[in-house]
Amino acid sequence: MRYKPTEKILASEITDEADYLNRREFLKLAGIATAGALVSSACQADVAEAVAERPIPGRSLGKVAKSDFSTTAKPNSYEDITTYNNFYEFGTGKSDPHRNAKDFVTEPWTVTVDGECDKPGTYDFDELLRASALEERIYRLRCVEAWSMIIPWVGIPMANLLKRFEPNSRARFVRFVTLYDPTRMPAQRRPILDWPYIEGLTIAEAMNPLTIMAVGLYGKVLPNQNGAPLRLIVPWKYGFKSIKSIVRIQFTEKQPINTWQASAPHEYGFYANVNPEVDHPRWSQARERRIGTGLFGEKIPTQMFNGYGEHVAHLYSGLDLAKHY
Ligand SMILES: Nc1nc2c(c(=O)[nH]1)N[C@H]1C(S)=C(S)[C@@H](COP(=O)(O)O)O[C@H]1N2
Ligand SMILES: [Mo]
Repeated sequence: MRYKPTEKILASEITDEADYLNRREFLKLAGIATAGALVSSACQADVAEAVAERPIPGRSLGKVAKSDFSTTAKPNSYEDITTYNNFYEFGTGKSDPHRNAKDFVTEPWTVTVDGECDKPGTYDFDELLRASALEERIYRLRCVEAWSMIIPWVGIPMANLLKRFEPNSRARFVRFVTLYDPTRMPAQRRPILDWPYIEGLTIAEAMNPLTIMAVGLYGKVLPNQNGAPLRLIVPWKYGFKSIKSIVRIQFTEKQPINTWQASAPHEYGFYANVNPEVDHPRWSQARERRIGTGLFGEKIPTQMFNGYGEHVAHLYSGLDLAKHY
């Protein structure tokens, strides 16, 4: 994703990619040398943790239910998921977020709920978390830049969370806002995007059973670089819809303008449904590079709605998906 439509690939991104691959290859060899993979695969405590190559850091989220919405495909490694990120508040390179978000403090954290609802207010995140039943959702994530991963999120079904705030009949959309604090999110000091980062969904998309508010990864609290302490996950849409580190949830009558749409409206729309038949103006969306397979990531075909069509296609019946990209 480019923040300026005319810009060429940054040299820094190419370097990041090379660093990343070298490190992965190194870790693979190190794993063989210590037989670490064998040790962890003998421990079948948890579906997601069982496939992890080594113990997952962070505070455990306790009881997490499994879900039929999870893919049975093998998730990417914790290493892949936490070192190859997009989180422009911490830098535009893939390895910037994990390096620059290390000291990001996410406690205490509040979420302001406002707009068209009967229970607006400022809610403490820990209290919301304690009051919510958690589910593991192993989902494909397909970035608009044509790379993908399989990620074992832990989250709160979004419908359960939003119903708490009692949206009224005028609530047709939900607008989500990321924290704006340049002292804590250093790249917000630069005009890379129009901060704070904003995203939006129709109320039907927000209430769809696939949509979750993710609060964890591999059974543990969400790492900073993945959007701690809470971030949206909409697996049938391009990754940029899955907004991180949310501080405000607003119910609106009007369709929100999301950050990438505001930045480059000919390239990024409101819907952003994964669609192999509608190319990005500057590259094909027919295939994707699956991170963690082969040396550079194997190229695999992209699926309509990222393979989640049976659950979401009905939301778009009659909509011209080439026009409403
Ligand atoms: N606030 C915020 N949310 C964001 C982004 C961002 O730059 N800022 N990047 C998006 C993009 S482009 C993608 S692909 C996903 C990446 O999520 P991950 O790093 O957890 O894989 O986060 C999305 N959410
Ligand atoms: Mo993305």
